[in-house]
Amino acid sequence: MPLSVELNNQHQEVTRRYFIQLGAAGALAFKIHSVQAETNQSILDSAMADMSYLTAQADFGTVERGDPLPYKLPLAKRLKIGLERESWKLDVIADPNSNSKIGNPLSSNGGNSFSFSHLMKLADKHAVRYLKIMTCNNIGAPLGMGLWEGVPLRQVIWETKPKENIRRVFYYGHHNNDPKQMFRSSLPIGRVLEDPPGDNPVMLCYKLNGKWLSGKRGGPVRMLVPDSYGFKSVKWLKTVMLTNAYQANDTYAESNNDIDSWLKTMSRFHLKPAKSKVGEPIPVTGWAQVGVGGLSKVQIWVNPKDKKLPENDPFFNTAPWQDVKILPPPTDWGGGLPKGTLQKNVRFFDSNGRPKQWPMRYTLAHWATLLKGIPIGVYDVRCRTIDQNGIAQPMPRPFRKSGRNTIQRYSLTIQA
Ligand SMILES: Nc1nc2c(c(=O)[nH]1)N[C@H]1C(S)=C(S)[C@@H](COP(=O)(O)O)O[C@H]1N2
Ligand SMILES: [Mo]
Repeated sequence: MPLSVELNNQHQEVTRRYFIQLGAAGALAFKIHSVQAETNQSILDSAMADMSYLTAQADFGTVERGDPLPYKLPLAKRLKIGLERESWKLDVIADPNSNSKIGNPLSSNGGNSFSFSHLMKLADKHAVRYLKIMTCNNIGAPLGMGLWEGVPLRQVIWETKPKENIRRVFYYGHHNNDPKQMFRSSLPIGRVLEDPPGDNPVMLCYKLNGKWLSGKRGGPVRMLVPDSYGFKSVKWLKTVMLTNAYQANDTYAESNNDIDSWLKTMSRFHLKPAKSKVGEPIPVTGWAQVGVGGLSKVQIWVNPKDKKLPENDPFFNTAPWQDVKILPPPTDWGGGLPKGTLQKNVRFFDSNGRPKQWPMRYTLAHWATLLKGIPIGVYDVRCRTIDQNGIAQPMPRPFRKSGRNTIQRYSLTIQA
């Protein structure tokens, strides 16, 4: 499930304005003649599209297990097993294998499981919306960029009147009554009950880009963990268990994954022309996933293929990297939102619907540059991020099972 073509296209609305600006400024500053002006126009055209920043639900990349997949069951069956909003029920209970004490378990056995209408009642008061990128820690590019809506998980946990011996929250989705199909994840109780300043709450998510969460995206309700890789965001959520266990029970732990990893900061190319004529400006664009470390710079390095790589420098820290332009937030957010406008009350946005800071952690930032003055030859072009701590990708966390973040490279030929 590589990054979809869609996410590539959505990038182009964001870069379009950059090249428009650059075209005008470039013409003035360098008094470029008509041939180059045409080139700038074609640069602009190639970077233009009517797509935007957010990924529409149907265009997300998907990572899913289940035979049959829950959302592919017939409607009557989905209604019966609670995979439609009308019939969805969540058990919020104490782990029977633990000594956790809660005063008011919500369960189908007790006849008082937590229903979708109950969730909507909580939503009236407590609904939150935030931007979050979905990335699988085993895939090198994001699956999609969303505006998600839900109710903080702690609102439901408080309704169960938790008392003592609770250190973790286990949760899992529908699994066709086959324990082998169960997809599990877990969090420390502390992360569920409190958010570090600047971070978003773990939530029971029911909407994406203003629309009900589709079955494919994990509806009626999925867990959404804002600062983590995708495997923490369990789809087709049916059970939340409060436990005194101090160790994780994540399905992903069984496949050698680092299950406590925050999202990493990293850059990927989008527009990367393989060939260009000498003397013509070359547009190169891409995006950065903004991880826990934030994002201060994106950089690019153009190196002749026959030039020896720096020695004892696996991450090329001694190379002559050049800064590119990190683009401002989009005005048309896309993703199927009416008129591309964000809804009201999005976390970390002001009353005019503009983000209070940019780039924003756990989202995407787009970037663009025009390469100029490269002699005839064959080159490797690389891009990397620098985080808010001044640390260059793939450091400070280069291990692949904590999330893929190798430095990306492509080949560029400059011809006569
Ligand atoms: N129930 C369930 N939830 C799941 C999964 C799954 O297989 N089953 N896959 C997880 C993984 S590994 C990822 S990366 C994300 C992907 O979310 P998406 O398919 O909506 O993009 O969902 C997570 N939630
Ligand atoms: Mo994943």
